[in-house]
Amino acid sequence: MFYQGSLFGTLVPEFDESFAELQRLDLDATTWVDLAPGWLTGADQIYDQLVALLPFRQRTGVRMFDQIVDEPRLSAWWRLESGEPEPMPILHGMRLLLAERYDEPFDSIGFNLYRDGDDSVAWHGDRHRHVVTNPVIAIVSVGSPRPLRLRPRGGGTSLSWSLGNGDLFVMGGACQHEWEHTVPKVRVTHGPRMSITFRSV
Ligand SMILES: O=C(O)CCC(=O)C(=O)O
Repeated sequence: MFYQGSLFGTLVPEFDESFAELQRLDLDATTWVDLAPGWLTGADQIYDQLVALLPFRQRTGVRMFDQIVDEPRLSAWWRLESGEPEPMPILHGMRLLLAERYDEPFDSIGFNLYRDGDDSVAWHGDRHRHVVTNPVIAIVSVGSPRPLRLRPRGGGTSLSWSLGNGDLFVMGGACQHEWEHTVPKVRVTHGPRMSITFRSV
């Protein structure tokens, strides 16, 4: 499941410490998202190395709304409390920089692998909104772009971003409380996508 898809993806892996391309969009009075396209260069190498390194598995018996389902994607996790270093040194640098910028510990990294257009995640707000008010979630996408959509909780017009190839996308404010997000199934993809998600748990 190797991927080589973008011109910038083949460069030496490096992230933009200056966040020069980052733009904030206020979705409403209390919710914002940040987008920095191509924030990570060399994203193809990161994708390939993480696929080779991480023990990806499918989570089974997950509650989604009123249903218990097997997740149609593969996942792996890293937690600071494990005492293990991040799976790649560059993730350590990324995590500390994002933690500083967003004033969050970001002590957990979740990796989600969407192998093809049938892999997806349904509309949801992250569960840890029940224990943390206004959790910030930073997502670095590597591999082939896939849409990530946001809509007001319960329905309404959705917004869509195509995320892959090193894009950084951050959800903040009341996003997990008042909005929902999804990575929908798609008919056509140009390859797999992985999201690297930084959270404070
Ligand atoms: O893969 C993504 O970009 C979104 C991940 C997500 O929604 C989640 O893991 O809760």
